[in-house]
Amino acid sequence: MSILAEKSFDNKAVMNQHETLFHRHPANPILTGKDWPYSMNSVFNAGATLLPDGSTLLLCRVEDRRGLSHLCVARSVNGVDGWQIDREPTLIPDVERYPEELWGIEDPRITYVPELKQYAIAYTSYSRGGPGVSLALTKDFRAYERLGVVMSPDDKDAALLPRRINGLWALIHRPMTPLGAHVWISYSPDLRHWGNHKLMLEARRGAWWDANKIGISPPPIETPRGWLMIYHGVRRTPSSSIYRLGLALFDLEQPEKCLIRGDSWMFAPEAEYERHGDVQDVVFPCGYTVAPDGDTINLYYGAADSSIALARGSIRGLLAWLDANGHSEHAHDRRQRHG
Ligand code: BMA
Repeated sequence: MSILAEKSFDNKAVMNQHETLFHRHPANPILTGKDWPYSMNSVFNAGATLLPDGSTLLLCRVEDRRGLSHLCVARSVNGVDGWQIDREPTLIPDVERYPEELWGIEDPRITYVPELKQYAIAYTSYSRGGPGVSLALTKDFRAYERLGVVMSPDDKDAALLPRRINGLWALIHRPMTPLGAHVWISYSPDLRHWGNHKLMLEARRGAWWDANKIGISPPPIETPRGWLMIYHGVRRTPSSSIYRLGLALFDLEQPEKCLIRGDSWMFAPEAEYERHGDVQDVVFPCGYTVAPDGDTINLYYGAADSSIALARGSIRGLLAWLDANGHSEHAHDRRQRHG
């Protein structure tokens, strides 16, 4: 055996490793259907935010025993346990006034908007025509003002940016188009009328982990270097699909411009509660909170469409990983690499 071969053999254990960016909380899953004060099927895909008193609020997607979803608030002082769950569903489909909510409301993403002094919730309204994107505003997660459908079906995985970009509100979303399931961004002067649609991040093709279908997961994280996006990629396999998470960074003032995109996924179903459930092999975060240190990120994710789990990471760590594991997304390089 040559010295080189011997060396690589010795290093095999070290070399066959990848960096762990998000550490699962030992109490996972932190919320399951057993915690619920009323009859339901499952709880997953929760939006998240910190309240002014420092406590954590989760807006959970609850699937009832008909298969239709509504939203329910859970509050906790430490964001891990001691959850106070609303005794009744918090936000239920209002089919009379919003017929697009006929088959339920799903996957809320919460953005606090300082200019409005309100939280904006982008959620999926499941209509006869398929899933669309709806917006609602709230000050307290008790009373809600619905703005109705803002992106018609088939569209989902939406999140509002917390401030205007060049005078316009910006919504990230994932329309299904003949071109595929890619992430787009659209702009609006008033949160109701949307246009100036721009392709933001394309699903890759072929054998890639994020081939054909991607979508934003929680709302983007504003960092001094750009909007940091955690997105999900769906790998279709002969027997099912695997939902994994990747990272990309976008220009602060021109958010459709991708600066760096990670090559590999950085979080994937591994734990039993992520691998098995109503839908196997799914990790699906819709929200995060940032600790007072400004760096620690608590990622709340749906696990196998059956429970809510928590994983902790560092924003600086995510950016460093992107620098080491990413590439720029210029059109030419993209075609060369992604096919
Ligand atoms: C996606 C969304 C999510 C769900 C995931 C896995 O398309 O509908 O709500 O968690 O599929 O089933």
